[in-house]
Amino acid sequence: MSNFLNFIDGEFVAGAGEAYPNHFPTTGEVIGEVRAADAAQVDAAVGAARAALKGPWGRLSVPDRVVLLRKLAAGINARFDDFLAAEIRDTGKPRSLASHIDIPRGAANFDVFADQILADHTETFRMATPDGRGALNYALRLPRGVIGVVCPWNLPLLLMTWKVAPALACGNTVVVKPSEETPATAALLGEVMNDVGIPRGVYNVVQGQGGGSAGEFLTRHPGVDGITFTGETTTGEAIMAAAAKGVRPVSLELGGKNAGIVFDDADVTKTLEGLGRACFANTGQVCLGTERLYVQRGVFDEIAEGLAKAARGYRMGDPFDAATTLGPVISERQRAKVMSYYDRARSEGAEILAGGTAPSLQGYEGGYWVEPTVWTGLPETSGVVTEEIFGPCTHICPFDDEEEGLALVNDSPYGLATTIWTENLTRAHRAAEAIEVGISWINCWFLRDLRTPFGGSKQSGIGREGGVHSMEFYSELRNVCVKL
Ligand code: NAD
Ligand code: 6OD
Repeated sequence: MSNFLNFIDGEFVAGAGEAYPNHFPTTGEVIGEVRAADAAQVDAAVGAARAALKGPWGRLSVPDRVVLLRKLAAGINARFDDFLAAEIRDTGKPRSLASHIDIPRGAANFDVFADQILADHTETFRMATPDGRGALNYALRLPRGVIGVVCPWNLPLLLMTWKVAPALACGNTVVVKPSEETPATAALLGEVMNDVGIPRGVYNVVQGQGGGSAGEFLTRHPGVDGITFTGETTTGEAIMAAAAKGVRPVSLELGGKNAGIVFDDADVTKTLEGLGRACFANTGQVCLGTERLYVQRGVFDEIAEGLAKAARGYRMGDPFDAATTLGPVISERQRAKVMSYYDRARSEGAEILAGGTAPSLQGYEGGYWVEPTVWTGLPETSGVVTEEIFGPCTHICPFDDEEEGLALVNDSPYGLATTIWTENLTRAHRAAEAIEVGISWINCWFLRDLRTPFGGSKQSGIGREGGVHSMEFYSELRNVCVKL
């Protein structure tokens, strides 16, 4: 049994708040206890982060900071197996996935933002003045201060370092609140921070729940200068309200109900390979996943049958076994949520092309398993088609022409991501421009260049992160005007 501790001012401390069990989603067994931070400990973490800004960290030059960021990337890679095991035990996700996505990206985030800050430059403007001598304006990029980082459970290390790396690159200090479901890798990163010589107080972790617990204590804390959040849209609303006090900036990466669109001229093999991942990877617990799919009638049957076959092809089981390709969902609560949609789809008369049940797996009977599922035949007004499920499932609907298909895709209060499948590049560009989302993938899915703007439109978020866009959130520009 492990105890998942807080990391405050460079030290691991037991939480004085509530304690709750941490489960291994593959079996449901309790593998540890999370000791949540109470309000006083969150206050101590924010205080440590504030003090560190004024300490050695605040005096480091950019090149010295970059050296430390690179050491963090190397430090994660040096303990790759520890991070991998911790992430797998928290989430049940297969090694085949976590070793290719979660842990390498956790390290890469530090390298990418080391490159970014090293290449950073700001604007200068030479201006005329009546005396003829002129003036020079230049901008200084300064850290925002103490950043509160509130994280979800689906890609714990990846999404946490996606925020922590640019925050540190810009010279801030952070207090991280990992999801209550996935406390492990944020705490483990504390060990790496100490090992590579990050000054105490720069990186802090407070464990706990959201409302009425560490999440809310952190986001309401007046000593937090900016909040970056990834999670559900309703939680984003609560955090935005908390941040309004003190007029603190927020960056919100929120939920979605992403639609894919497949045109008659798509390369079916390539499309099915991409869509299989878009619908089912990480057991559908990817904010960018496709839960609505619109397919032009000419290829509808082929795509529907192919996707159903892909759904049936996943192998669930021991996540440490290289042959396992699908894990459970994160918790009993999440399984109940997903199953409520599976039941609803059935009762509303969906045609179930694959899956639809919560299987009991021999040897893993207590695990939170749900079958990859493909439906068709539901009306567009069904909650199964309009609400985010965050499970391995998708609803397929046929369309006749481009205008109709694009209208169906856009009929959503969300706007995170889309995936467009066609061999007609002109149409692909037209669709990418017409679809109201922050991220459009053409003939691919989740292909990431970390310098690109990342974020959602409509109720899927506020702001963009990635490359220079992260710099914009995690720093403030001060204009300096010099009279010559
Ligand atoms: P969640 O909103 O339930 O929780 C996220 C975090 O917020 C957790 O750490 C939680 O403890 C904390 N929290 C909850 N209530 C809070 C409050 N009142 N004040 C402060 N903190 C609070 O989300 P989740 O269930 O962990 O993750 C799944 C959701 O995240 C899905 O909606 C998914 O689409 C979204 N997500 C979005 C992106 C993106 O990039 N847009 C990425 C990953 C996940
Ligand atoms: O790749 C990323 O940087 C990112 N933020 C991915 C988000 C995935 C959501 O589940």
